[in-house]
Formats: sequence, C-alpha cells, structure tokens
Amino acid sequence: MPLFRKILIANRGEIAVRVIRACRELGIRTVAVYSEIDRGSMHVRLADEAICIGPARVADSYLNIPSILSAAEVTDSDAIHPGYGFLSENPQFAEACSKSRIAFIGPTADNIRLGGNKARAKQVMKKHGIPVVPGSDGILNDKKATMAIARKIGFPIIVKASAGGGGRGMRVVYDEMQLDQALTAAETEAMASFGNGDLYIEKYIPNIRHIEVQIAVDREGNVLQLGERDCSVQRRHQKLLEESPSPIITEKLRDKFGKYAVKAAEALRYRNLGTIEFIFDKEENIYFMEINTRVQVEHPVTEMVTGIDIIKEQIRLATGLPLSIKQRNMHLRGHSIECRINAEDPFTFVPSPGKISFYYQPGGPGIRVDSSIYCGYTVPPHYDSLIAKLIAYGSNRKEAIDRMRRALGEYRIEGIKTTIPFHKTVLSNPDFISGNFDTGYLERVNVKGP
Ligand code: MV4
Repeated sequence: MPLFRKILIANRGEIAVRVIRACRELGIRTVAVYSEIDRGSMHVRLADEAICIGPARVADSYLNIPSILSAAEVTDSDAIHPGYGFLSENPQFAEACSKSRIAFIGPTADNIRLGGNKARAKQVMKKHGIPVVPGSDGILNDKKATMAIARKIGFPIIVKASAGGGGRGMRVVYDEMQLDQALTAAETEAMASFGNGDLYIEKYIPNIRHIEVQIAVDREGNVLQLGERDCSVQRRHQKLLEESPSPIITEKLRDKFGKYAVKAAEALRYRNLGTIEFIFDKEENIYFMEINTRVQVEHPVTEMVTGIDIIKEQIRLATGLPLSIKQRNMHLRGHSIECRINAEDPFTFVPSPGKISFYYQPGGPGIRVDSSIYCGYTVPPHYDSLIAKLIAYGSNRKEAIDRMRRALGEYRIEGIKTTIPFHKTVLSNPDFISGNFDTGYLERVNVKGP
C-alpha cells in the first residue's frame, strides 16, 4: 500500500515541525496551515506549501474545521495530521475528514469519543478486568445516591468531570460536609469548560505517580506497547518534565503495566497511536486512569529509548500498514528525560511572550531539541507557551541527567523568560536525582529561584 502523497498538518509550533520532519523522511509532501500571526513561524518555512486559515484567535484558525478542510481540499492533501491539542481529540473533526475523503491520522472517531468519556472508558476497563480506582459505576445521578457511594468508598474522595482533563472540574473532598458544595462547583466548572457537566467520583489516592504507557495499534488490532513514561513532575496539572523508563518501575512491574496497556487497547478496540494513563501508588497498586487518543508532547523520550520514530510509525499505521516491529524485537535501551521549555516566568509560570533577541541551542552527545523557535522570532501571546523541548538521552539515568544539566547550561534564549532556570533547579534537587518524587513534589519542595 502506498503512503500518503501529501499531508496537511493542522497544527503549529514544535509538533508541526516534528510532523514535517517525519513526512520528509518518508518522502511525503507537507502543507502547513497558519493563522495571520503565524506567517513567520518555522513550520510555515519548513513545509513544502503553506496556507493561511484565518486570524490569530484559535476559534478562527486552528480550531476552524471548515477552514482547515478547505485548505486540505485546495492543496489536494490526502491526509491530515492533527498533532496534539486543537482538533486532535475532536471526534466530529475526525468524521468530517472521512466525509471529505481525507484520512485522519489518528484513532477512529469512536475511539476518540470513548477516550473523551472518562467515566465510560473506566467502566469498559473494569469489565475487562483492568484495575480501576474504586468509585461510582459511571456518572453520578443525584446527590443523595452520590453521598451513599462516597460513604461506602470512604473519604477522601475525588470528584472528576467525565469530559474532563487538565484538572478542570476536579475536586478533592475530605469529608461529607464538603461534598454537596464540591459537586455543585465541579459541575459548574465542567459545564463551562467542556459543555458537559457529567461527573464521577473515586477514592482519592495521595502521593501518586503518573505513569503512562505508549501504544501503537495496526488496522488488524495488533498492539505494540513501547514502555512507560513517568510524568510525575507536574504543576497545576501541567507536565514539566517526563522520563522513560520510570526510575521506580522494576522489570516485573513494567511487564504488568505493559500487559494492562495492551489489554486496555484491545478492550477499547483501539487503533493507531495512544497512551494509557495509570495511577501508581505507594503500595505499588496500578490503576487505569484514562486514555489519551493523540500523539503526546512527551513522545520523544519513548523514541529515544525504543529507537522507534513514533510519528513515522503513526503515519504508516494510518495508511493501513502493519506495525514495523514486533513486540519481542522491541527493547528499551538507556534512559531519556524531556524538559518542557515554556515562555513563562520560571518560578511564577506567568506567560512571557515576546521577541527572542538571541538564541543558541545546545547539542552534542545525547541531546535533541524539538522546537520551532529561532533568533528574531516573536512568541505570540495567543497560544500555548511551550516553545521547545529539550530531550537528553544517556546509557543510564545518571548520564541522562548529567547531559540534561550540561545542555540546560548551554541553552541561551534572550528577550523572553523561559522555564530553563526552573529545570536547572529540579535537575539538581536530591529528591529528583534519587527518583523520590510524586505528583505533589513541586508543591512540597517549593522550587525557588537560583
Ligand atoms: C487522582 C488523584 C488521586 N486519586 N485520582 C487526574 C487528572 C490529573 N491531571 C490529576 N489527577 C489525579 N487523579 C485519584 N483517584 C490525583 C490526581 C492528581 C491531583 C489531584 C488533585 C490536585 C493535584 C493533583 C496533581 C496530580 C495528580
């Protein structure tokens, strides 16, 4: 089966550049789309063709389905890669692509729909014997019944939005007295954020590690699991640093995570790239949390330790080709860490858009930079503040840390504030170095300026 001839990338920034790179290696032509403010962006310069899709506001450009489909039609593109964010997890968009006879490079619309219905996805997992956190069976109906469930599972509990993500519509409830108010607040927030107020509850588990497993599935349903990523270094539900493998996962546990991930993909009849997210607690319990139906920001750490180009694999799978490697031939080698470089104040995380007046990017052994910035580029205020990903590879975790620290020291971005100083602090923190951290780590160590 021939690969696509021409792919339109419905995204911007580093992920658009990342997809263009994969396409070029595969011999596929690329079309960049851009908003009026992104005319001078790197993805526009690197693609074979570029087409303006509207004003800076995302609703008018990167989220504008008719505009993007028109761009695909006029450029005679045969597929669309959605990247992450924007339209990547919009089932209507995936369906609209198919209706226009354009391949959507991602899972099926039904996969996306189920991934976006977290209470339902959890039920499917439970039915197939994958452990889930004890809680309500599906979404909540009325407050009286909810109180009974909460009493049964025991406080603290956590209220979550079924359509949720990014911590919105989420509330931790420590006693009965707070429950009613928390439900009202969570529902209002979920309704405002997702247009859907459905909630579910589960036991709140303190001091968790966020462990996720990358999967890739072909048209026949064969599943490859590419090992885990540890994404426990996060602040306000924003991941800041990820690594693979996790420093606390043994071979035996890795096997368990991998088996659950494969089983989850099969249970959901999943296709293409995805990530199965788990909660891992102090007692080494593993619980399914949710499935992400897109390529993720942190995919490079998996690429470094598996040697598999995940984006090329994703494009091949979307064409209908089989997996390029068998599970038994895939081995994890070495260690990789990714630092997200955001255009933000490194200690308050307040966005810092503006013009980059000087730029020097690190390199040398084991260093990779995925970015879309250059000297003279102006970071616009309209979009996500991620401007670069600094990825280090080493034969072991220590070497990866040493290389990351060395690279952070070389990196020069002037004119705007970035999170580079934050990462320097984390990479020198004894708890981080010993692998002793969880999702509450940043709140506790209270990382301060140099
Ligand atoms: C949890 C949890 C503890 N117990 N679920 C889910 C979405 C992700 N962004 C955070 N999530 C969590 N789910 C159960 N059953 C802890 C988190 C969590 C968290 C919760 C409240 C405040 C900050 C948090 C930071 C990381 C993870």
